[in-house]
This record gives sequence, structure tokens and C-alpha cells, in this order.
Amino acid sequence: GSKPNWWKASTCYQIWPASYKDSNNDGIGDIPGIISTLPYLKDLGIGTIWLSPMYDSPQKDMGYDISNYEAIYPPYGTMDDMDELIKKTHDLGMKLILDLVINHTSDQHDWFLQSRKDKTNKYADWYMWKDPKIVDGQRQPPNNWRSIFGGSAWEYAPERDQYYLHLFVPEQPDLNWENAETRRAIYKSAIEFWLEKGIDGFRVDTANLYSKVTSFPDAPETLHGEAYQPATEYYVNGPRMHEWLQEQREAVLDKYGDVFMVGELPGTDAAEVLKYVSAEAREYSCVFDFDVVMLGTGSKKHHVYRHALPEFKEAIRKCQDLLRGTDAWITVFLENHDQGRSLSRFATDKDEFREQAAKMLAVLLCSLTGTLFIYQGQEIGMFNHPEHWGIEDLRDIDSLNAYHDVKDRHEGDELWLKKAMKGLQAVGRDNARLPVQWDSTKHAGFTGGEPWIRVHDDYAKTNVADQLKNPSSVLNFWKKMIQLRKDHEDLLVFGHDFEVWDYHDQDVFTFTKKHPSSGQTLLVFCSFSDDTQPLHWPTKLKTTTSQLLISTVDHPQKYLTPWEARAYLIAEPPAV
Ligand code: TEU
Ligand code: CA
Repeated sequence: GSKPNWWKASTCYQIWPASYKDSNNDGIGDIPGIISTLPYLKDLGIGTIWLSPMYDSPQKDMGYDISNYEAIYPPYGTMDDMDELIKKTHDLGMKLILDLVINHTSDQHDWFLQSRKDKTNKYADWYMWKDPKIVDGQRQPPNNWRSIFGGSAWEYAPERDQYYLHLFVPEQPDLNWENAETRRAIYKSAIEFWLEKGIDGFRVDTANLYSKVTSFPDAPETLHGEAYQPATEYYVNGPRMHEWLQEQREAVLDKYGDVFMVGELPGTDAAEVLKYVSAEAREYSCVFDFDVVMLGTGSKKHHVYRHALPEFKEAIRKCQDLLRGTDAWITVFLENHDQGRSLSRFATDKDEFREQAAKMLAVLLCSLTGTLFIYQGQEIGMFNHPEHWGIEDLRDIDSLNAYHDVKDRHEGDELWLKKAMKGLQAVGRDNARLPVQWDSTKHAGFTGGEPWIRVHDDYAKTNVADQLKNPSSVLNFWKKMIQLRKDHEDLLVFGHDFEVWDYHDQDVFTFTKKHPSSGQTLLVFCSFSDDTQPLHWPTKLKTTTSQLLISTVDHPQKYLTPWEARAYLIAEPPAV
């Protein structure tokens, strides 16, 4: 049909339940806390809420280790709370999507508890079991694959005298998608159970890792001298991915209408992305492409470096260009629960420029084509934790493993530990998982109890309550930008022919894109500089009439002040 998909122009907001809002003062955010803020999200202009895992879980990886798809983690609330959240979200005219984590379960999921018992039970083949490799009479993992969170990707289970595969922590065994019965059980429990309750779709976790190269060859040595090696070529976009996603679409999703499926697609280049998201394939509605958020990262956290602005422009162009001549759809995002804060990583968190920079990033994001995702706290300009925080302030298993990996390999050497902490301060996942700063009272109004993770030192200066009162706050600017995106939907959400005009410029990012039908052009300037910068007005647009659409400053000049952004509407089609 010609009716556009509802999820294309909907602004999405990601909630990380543990750190969002605590309603009963046990120090942990919860579903009633979320419900209490729905009017706030509605008022901000949010159309869709993505709720990170709230399923029952031993919380080895903050709920990405699910022990029961059909139950709620008790500290987050009850199934009644969840039903109420679904209803109230819909009553306010918003949509709700959940996290779909089906590459692996928790080792405490009943399927795995059964599976590990012996080699003959009903669930014996539901996970990826392999015999040990015997080297010099010693038991070894079946191959040298490295877990994404460090160490071997295999864990020994004496009950079966076998190893099972875990791409993440040992408590996250990988499901065996090769088994059709397992796939059917996954669809039923993880997907249909929730679609029956009326949710509107899923953000699909590790959406391209289900299919492994089942001969399980050793990976080549890329981490010099280490026992376990990155093996992504054997499990990212594996041989049967597309077959299974099409099965999932036909057997399950098509029964429920326009279900929004946004896949997380790490380690995948543009050509490969298209196989998942072309409107013909319909495997996913769109995906999170990692070109931008992976900038400056390496295989270890402390390999992080500050990218140059041209690399950032190029990564954004690459994503926007997925639309060129295709029927695909894309997402726009700079933050999620796995990333450092965007202000710190891509702009600046210096005191004097932070507000301007946060508004500039809002202009940038709201000007890009695709479904826009913002992450809790981004709307008030939260930024990374201070450099003086120590390892005892961090909670994330990925961060703790990264730290101990450095500590073990360098025998506790102080300089190495400093380096490890520096990496985590820049890209550690806890940065995004600090409590939302609701007001300037104790613990930032997140909880009346003791928060499960340290509150950012800055909460008295950066919080929702103060920003709601201040018309020129970052929060009110975001609200204005989200509204502008709606008012100019054709151009801002659906515009095409993205073009960068100052590719080599290290200080300013200038781009244009075109309205799908009217001939209008959007021209955007974003400063990434602590200094005043000249405007680079594209020559071919010089003779046309322009109208200022939005600016981050009250009185825009002929030049850009530090971290300023503005957008113009160019009325006529530029003469070629
Ligand atoms: O992340 C998948 C992923 O590829 C991660 O390894 C990511 O690169 C990493 O978090 C960076 O440190 C998803 C979830 O988003 C993440 O939170 C989970 O921990 C992971 O899957 C396992 O479910
Ligand atoms: Ca609570």
C-alpha cells in the first residue's frame, strides 16, 4: 500500500530501566517509575519508547541474559505493571517496543538448565555444544574463539563433558538456531507472547549473530600472543541468517501488521546491511549501523582515540547514502546503553561550551534522514563521568572484564591501569547507565534510597526540573527540534541526496539534502570548534533565496560562534 510505515517519522526514546526512575526507593529504576514520566516523554515529542530488557534475569549483563521471556525482573515490577505501561503508552498515542534478545539466553533459563544435564534430553541440542579438543592429553576448548567480552567463547560443563558456546559472558549461552524446534520455541516465547500483548515491535539485539560457521574453525591470530582470538568472520552475518529472518517474518511477524523491527547490526558494511533492510527483503524495518559510534574504537577499550571531524562526516554520509537508489530505510542515533555519551565522544563536554554543543548535536541529528533514536538523558545533555572516578564506581561486566584483562596482562602496573581507566572513561558502557538527573535534590531525584550506581557529579547543574523551567535550556531546544522535524517532515525525515560540502574542514560540518518533491534544499552548518568559524556557503546555492529555519543562538551572525549550528531552507532548486 501507499500508507507510509508509522515508524519512519516517529521519534524514539530509549529507556534503560535500572537507571531511569525509581518509584519505591530501593535504588533501582522500575516500571512504575517509567509510567510516572510518560507525560514528560509525550510533551518532549516522543512517538515511540524502546524499553531495554525488563525480563526476568540474573543480571549478569543487565538483563541481556534472560531467564524467562514471559516474566518481569521483580525489582522492575510485575506483569500487571507491564500491562499498564503498554496501555498508558498507547493511551497517550505513543508506541512501545521491547528488546528482543534471542541470540542467547541466561544460563538460568529453564531451556539451558535442562540442556546441560545430559546429551539425550529434549533440550540437549538447543544450545551450541561441542566436544573438547584434547591437546597433549589436556582438555581444551573446541577452538580459539574469543568472547566479545574477553576470554574463551567456550565454557566447560562437566555434566556433559562438553563445552558450550557463549559469544558474550559464560552466563549467556548461545542458542542453537540450527534446530527448527528451538527456533519455533523462541518465536513463540520471546516474540508472539509480547505481540499478543499489543506491543508495537522490537529492537533486536545482536540481530546478525544467530548463524555460526558450524565447522567452527580456529580464528587467525590478530591479537598478538593471546590465547583467544576475535572470530567475528565466523559468526557475524553467518550463512543462514537471511533464511531464518525470512522464516521469522512469514511464520510470526506477518500475522501482526506493521511490526517495527529495528536490528542491531554490529560489524556490517553497507552492501551487507541492504540484504536485511531493503523493503523487498523486509527482514528488519531498519537497523542500527555502527559506522558512526565505532569511530575511534579498537578491539580493546583503551585503544580508543579521538577521531578527526572528516571521519565523522564520512561515517554519517555512508549511512545516509544507504538510501541512494535503494528502497531501504535507516536510523539516526549517536547514543545507546553501550556507548559513551555523545557530547563527550563527538562534541565537547567542557563547561563553557557544553550547552551550545548539545544544541548543535540536536540540530545535526534532527536534520538527518531516518528514524531518530535518542537515549535517556541525551535530551538534557548528560555527559561522561569525570576522569577521577575509579574502577569501584563502575558496574558493567564489559568494563570490569576490560580492566581486569589489562591488570592481569600487565601485572597491576599503575600506568597500564591508568590507561585502562582512561579508555573506560571515554567509551565505557557505564557512562550511559548513570541515573537520569531529574532534579537537583539528593541522588538527582532518581531515587530516595541508595542508587545501585553512582550518580554523576554534575546533577545539580544538569537536570530535567531546572531545564523545564528555562526556556533556553538544552531540553527545551530538543523539544523545539523534535517539533521542527514534524513540521518539516518531508524534508527533515524523508529528504534525500545528502551531500557534504566541506569534507576536509576540521572545524565545521556543512551539508545539504533535498526535499523529495518540492525542490527545496536544507542547508545545515554545525561547528565543532572552540573558536569562531567562517561559514562555507556552497557556491551553487549562493544565488538562491534562503530562509533561516533554526539556529542554536539568538542572533546569528555572518560567522559561526563556537559549537553553533543553524539550518536554512533554500527555496528554489539550485541551478546546476
Ligand atoms: O550488544 C552487542 C554488541 O555487539 C556489543 O558487543 C557491543 O559491541 C558492546 O556492548 C560494546 O562494548 C548487545 C547489547 O546492546 C549489549 O548491551 C549486550 O551486552 C550484548 O548485546 C549481549 O546481549
Ligand atoms: Ca525501584
